[in-house]
Amino acid sequence: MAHVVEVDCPLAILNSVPAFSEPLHVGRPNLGSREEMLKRLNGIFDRRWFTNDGPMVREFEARIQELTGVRHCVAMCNATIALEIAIRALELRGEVIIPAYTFIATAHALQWQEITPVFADIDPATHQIDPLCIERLITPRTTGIIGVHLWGRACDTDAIESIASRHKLKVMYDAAHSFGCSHQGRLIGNFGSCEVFSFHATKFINCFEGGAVATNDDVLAQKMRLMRNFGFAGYDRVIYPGTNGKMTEICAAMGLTSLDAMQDIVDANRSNYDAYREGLSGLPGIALKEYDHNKKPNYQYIVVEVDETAAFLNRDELVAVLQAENVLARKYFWPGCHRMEPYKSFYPNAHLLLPHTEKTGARVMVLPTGQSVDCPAIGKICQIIRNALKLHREVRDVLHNIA
Ligand code: T4K
Repeated sequence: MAHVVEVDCPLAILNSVPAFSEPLHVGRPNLGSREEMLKRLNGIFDRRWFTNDGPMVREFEARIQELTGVRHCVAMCNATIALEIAIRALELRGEVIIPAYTFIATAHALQWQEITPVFADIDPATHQIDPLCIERLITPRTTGIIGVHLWGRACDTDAIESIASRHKLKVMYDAAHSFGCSHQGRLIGNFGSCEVFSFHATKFINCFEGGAVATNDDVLAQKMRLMRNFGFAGYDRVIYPGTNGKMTEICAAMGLTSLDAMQDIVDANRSNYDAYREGLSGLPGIALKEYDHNKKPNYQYIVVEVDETAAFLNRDELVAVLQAENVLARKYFWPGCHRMEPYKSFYPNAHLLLPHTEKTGARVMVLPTGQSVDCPAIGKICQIIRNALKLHREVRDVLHNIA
C-alpha cells in the first residue's frame, strides 16, 4: 500500500528550499559588549603589554577565582595545553584512565607526553565515565584518573575519588564544558587535584582561544604557573621544564568581556533549551538530555539522542536532513576516541569493551544554541525534525539513493 503523507511537509532533502538561508552552527561564539571589548583593546595598546602575565590575565584569573570560589586559577592559551600542563604537574605517568566518550583532546593531552590513555566505558543514562569500568582497568602502571564532566554535568566524583584513594591514584577533571556549573553545592573547579576549563570560541564563555586550571592546591598552582612560562622563576632563572602555555592579553580581554555577559548568555541558552524541550516533546525516539536546574547549568549543549527503533530514522539520517536545511548539527563525540588514531591502531578491539560508548556515540546529535539562535529558529528546527519523522520513508529512500 502506498504511504500517504498526511500534512504538507517540505524538506530540503526532498528538494524543497532550505529552511535557513545561512548556516546555523553549533558553537557560534557569543560576543558580549563590543564597546567594552574595544575599550579593553585600547587599554592593551596604550600599555603595550600584550602577553606574559599581564593585567588583563590577572584580572581574568581573579574573576574566575571569585566566581568559582577556588583558590587558584591559572589561565592558559587553551584547554588542551592546560590539560597537558596539569597532567605533567601532577606527575602522571604510565597509564591514566579516561572515558572513551569525550573530545579527542582529553586523550591526546596524555598521549602527547607518552602516557597511555586507557579508555573506560560510560553510563548510558548520564554519558559520564562509569566508575565500575574504572576499577576493572586499573593495573600496576595506572597513576591517575581524569574524569570528564561531559555536557556541563558532573561525573560521579565521589565514586571516582573513593576508587582513587583505595588504589593510591591521582584524580583531576576535564571540566572543559562545565564552567559556572555546580556539583554537590560547590562550583566545578573545586574537585580533585585540579580541574581544567576551556574558553575556546565555541564555549559559552570564550577568550577566542583559552583555558585555565583551577586548583585549591597552592604548590600545584605555583608549579603550573612556572610550567606555562618555560619554567622561568625570574629573569635568567629556569627552575622547571616548561612550555609556552601563556594566555595573551587580548584573549583575557575577550574572556572578561564574555564574563561580563555571562548571565545574559546563560539566560539565552536556558530559553533556547526550554524552546527545544517544548518543540521536541512527544516526538518518538527523540530524547533531549535534560538539565537539572538546581545545579546551575550553563545550558551550553543541546544534546539529543535518537533511537532509530522508535524514530524510524537514525542519527546520521537526521543529521543529513538538518544539514540540508543549513542546520549544522554535530555528531559529538563520534566515533569515540578509541576509534581515532593512534588509539584505533593501538587497540583495534577496544570497541568490544566499550558497548555504551559505541551505542551513545552513534545516537547523539548536538543542536545549535547560544546568542545567535533564537526561539523562532528553534521552532523551525524542531518542525524539521517532526517533518522528517513523518516522512521517514521518503527521507530514507532519498538518502539511500544518494548513497
Ligand atoms: N576537553 C573537552 C571535553 C572538550 O570538549 C574540548 C574542546 C577540550 C578538552 C579542549 O579544549 P580547547 O583546547 O579547544 O580549549 C570544537 C572546539 O574546537 C573544541 O574546543 C571543543 N571542545 C569541541 C567540543 O568542539 P570542533 O573540531 O568541532 O570545532 P569546529 O572548528 O568544527 O567548530 C565548531 C563549530 O563552531 C563550527 O561549525 C563553526 C563554529 N565556529 C567555530 C569557530 C572556531 C564559529 O562559528 N566561529 C568560530 O570562531 O571542536
